[in-house]
Amino acid sequence: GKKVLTAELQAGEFTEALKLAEEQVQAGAAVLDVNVGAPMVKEEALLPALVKQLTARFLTPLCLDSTKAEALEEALWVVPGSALVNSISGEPGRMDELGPLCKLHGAPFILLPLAGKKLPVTAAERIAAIEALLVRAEALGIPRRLILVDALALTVSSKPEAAKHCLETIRHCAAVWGLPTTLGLSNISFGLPARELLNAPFLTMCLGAGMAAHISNPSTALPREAGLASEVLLARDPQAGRFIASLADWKYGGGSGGAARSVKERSVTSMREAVVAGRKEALLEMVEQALARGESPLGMLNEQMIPGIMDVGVLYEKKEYFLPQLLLSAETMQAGFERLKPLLEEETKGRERPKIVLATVEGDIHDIGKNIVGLMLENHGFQVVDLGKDVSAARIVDAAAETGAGLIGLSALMTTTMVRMEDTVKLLKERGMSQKVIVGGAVVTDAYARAIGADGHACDAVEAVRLAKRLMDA
Ligand code: B12
Repeated sequence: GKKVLTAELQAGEFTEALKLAEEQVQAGAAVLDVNVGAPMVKEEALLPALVKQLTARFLTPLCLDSTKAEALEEALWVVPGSALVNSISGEPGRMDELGPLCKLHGAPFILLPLAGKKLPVTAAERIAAIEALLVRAEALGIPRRLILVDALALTVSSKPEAAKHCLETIRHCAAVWGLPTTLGLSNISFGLPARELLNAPFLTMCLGAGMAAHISNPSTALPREAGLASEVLLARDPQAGRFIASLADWKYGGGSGGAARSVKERSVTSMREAVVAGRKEALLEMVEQALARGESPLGMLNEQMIPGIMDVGVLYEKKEYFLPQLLLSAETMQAGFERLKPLLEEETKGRERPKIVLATVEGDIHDIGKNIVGLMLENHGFQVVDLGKDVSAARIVDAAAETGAGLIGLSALMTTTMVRMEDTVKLLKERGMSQKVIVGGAVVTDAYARAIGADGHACDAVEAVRLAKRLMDA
């Protein structure tokens, strides 16, 4: 559409430009670069006119891209807030003309390290050019926080060391001046086939070296995916939220529609939904409101929070949820449970209470279910010695011997760890101990309990209490 765009701009029309902007916003562009440079175009009139149209339609920040100082000045006056200016180079007079303007508008700008009109090739030449421009900017009283350095990507097809010079420049800017950097990504592969195969790893390398932003077409899949993946690896994407939201339905070679919604966007209207969405604050707020209305804490746990965490399990199985979301939901559930715990605990002090040693088996860190079972047992008169999660058979058996508990409760949530339950039963036998063993956890069945020689199995906490009572009375 470049011909159409040029023709339209020459006629002072923006249909094509707005269409392009829409596409880029949809593809996830964080900033829109606006450039109306074309032959026979009055940029100083056209740039502000297009800026007005764009800011009326999109919330995406703008980058004003022009070689004409007057066009940038006119456009800066019509941008609400401040736009990024692309760029201030080492061309004679450019910093003196544009620097104060950016300062006046609080507009950050891309510093293009040209030495005069010359493009520096090596990192050393670039660093010298940047330094000279920084000195000039300082003299003009321009704050450093407005400066974003262009590390200048040239093509490796004519300059084999081009990528290395960029990386060195990026590292230097970050380490010595604490300055953020950017570059025009696709320049690196100009003149070569399969350009995305070069652009994507180059982006990863630059981000690894400390680059803050880059200029590229967000519709090209490979670099976009590499960028999203790199941000996760560099811990710049909390809970891999952007990665999962854009790439949950990714297929090898097939890209992604980017349709999945981020967890944070879900609106929640019940405690169950709050657990599913991992919204701890929302959950705790709803719990307080429900308590104020006099609702039963046990009801909240059994009818809202447990179904919520089970929904999460289903979403995880369907590959709509991934580990970071699972963790967030588990933490949310845990916070709700901790809040209700004191209210669920009944006064049982002073009575002679049967002891039970409770643990999640070795290799398994799932403890939500075990904690609920423990609490319910306490409420029904048991003294619970909770050994926590990931506990070895030896520790469990030792604790039973030391405390004189008559009952052991084992929890396991994975097919790989449920086999550890049998270790405990065997060890008890080996040591000639007579403690009864009850088992539970989503994967455990009655048949499995019988097969390993356990004394009973329960599917939930209420049943667990009934089972424990029966065994202790017997
Ligand atoms: C929350 C969760 C997590 C949380 C756990 C947080 C925590 N503090 O517990 C986190 C995010 C840490 C997690 C991690 C992992 N998880 Co996970 N997780 C779950 C999830 C979604 C819910 C479990 C839960 O809390 N349920 C709610 C409670 C109330 O139910 P419950 O535990 O079954 O307990 C009840 C009963 O079983 C019974 N009960 C429980 N214990 C006992 C004990 C006794 C003695 C008795 C009588 C009764 C009893 O009473 C309880 C109360 O009603 C399940 C999905 C599922 N369908 O279960 C997956 C699931 C268990 N996880 C799974 C996996 C694979 C993992 C990871 C390996 C993922 C990974 N790739 O790293 C890691 C495991 C790390 C490890 N080494 O353990 C798989 C296991 C697959 C399998 N069949 O082996 C599941 C089934 C998800 C799936 N479909 O793939 N997970």
